[in-house]
Amino acid sequence: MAQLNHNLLSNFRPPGFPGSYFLSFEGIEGAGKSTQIIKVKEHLETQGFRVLVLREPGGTSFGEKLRSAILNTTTKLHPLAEAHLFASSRAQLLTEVVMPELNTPGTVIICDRYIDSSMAYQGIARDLGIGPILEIHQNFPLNLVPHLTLYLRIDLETSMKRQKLRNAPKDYFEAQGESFYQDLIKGYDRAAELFPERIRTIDASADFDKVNHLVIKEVDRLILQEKPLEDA
Ligand code: Z5A
Repeated sequence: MAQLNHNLLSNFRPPGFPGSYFLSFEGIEGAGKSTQIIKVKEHLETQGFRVLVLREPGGTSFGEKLRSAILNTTTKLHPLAEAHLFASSRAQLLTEVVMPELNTPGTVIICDRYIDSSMAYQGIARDLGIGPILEIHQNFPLNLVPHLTLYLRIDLETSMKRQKLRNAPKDYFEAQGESFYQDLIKGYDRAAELFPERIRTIDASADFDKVNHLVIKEVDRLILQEKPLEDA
C-alpha cells in the first residue's frame, strides 16, 4: 500500500452552519450503532434539537437504489468501484439532505456510517489504501466531515456473537470471513489515529447502558458546551 500523503488530511472540515451539528456513528457489524442512535436522538430532542437520522449508503432515493445494488450484488466489485459508488451516494446525500437541513439552526443530523466506513471497508479491508479514499473525498462537498464521530469498537468475537443472536441473512459484506473483520477493526483504528479531533473511540463491548453513558458524554461535550443559538 502506498505511503499516505498527510497533506490530504487538512482538506477535511465540518459543515459551518451555526447552531447545527453533524454526527456519525461507525463500527463493524453488531457494534450497536443503530441501537445507540435511537437513544441519542431521544436525548437531543429533550434538549430542544431537531434531529434527523440518516444511513449510508442511502438517505436519498438515489442512495437507496445504490444501497440495494451494492448490498445485493452477486458480482465481486473492484474496490475502486465500491469506493466510488459509496462516494456517489454520499455526495448526493450531502447536497440533497445534509446541507439544506443543517441550514436550519438547532438541527442535528446523525448518520449511521459515513466516510470512515469507506476507509475501513474499501481502504483497508478491500486493500485500496486510505490515501485513495481521501483523494476521492478531497473536494467539496465530499470534504465535509462530521463535527463528531462515535466509533463503537467491538472485537471480532463480540461481533460474531451478536450476529449469531440476530441470525439475519447475510449481505455482500456480511458474508466475508474473519480476516475481513480483523482488517475492518484495523481500518477503523487507523481512521481514529488520523482524525483524533473528530473520532472518539468507545468500548462498545460493554452492556448497552454503559456504552450509552459514554456516548452521551461525548455528544454533550460537543453540543451542550457550545450552546445552541438562543431563541430569536
Ligand atoms: N459500507 C462500505 O463498505 N463503505 C461505506 O462507505 C459505507 C458502507 C457507508 C451497510 O451495512 C454496509 O455498507 C456495511 C458497510 C458497507 N456492511 N456491513 N456489514 P448496514 O447499514 O446494512 O449494516 P450495519 O451498519 O453493519 O448494521 P448492523 O449490523 O445492524 O450494526 P449496528 O447498527 O452497529 O448494530 P445494532 O443493530 O444496533 O445492534 C446489533 C445487535 O447487537 C442487536 O441485536 C442489538 O440488540 C445488539 N446489541 C447492540 N448493542 C449491544 C450491547 N451493548 N450489548 C449487547 N448487545 C447489543
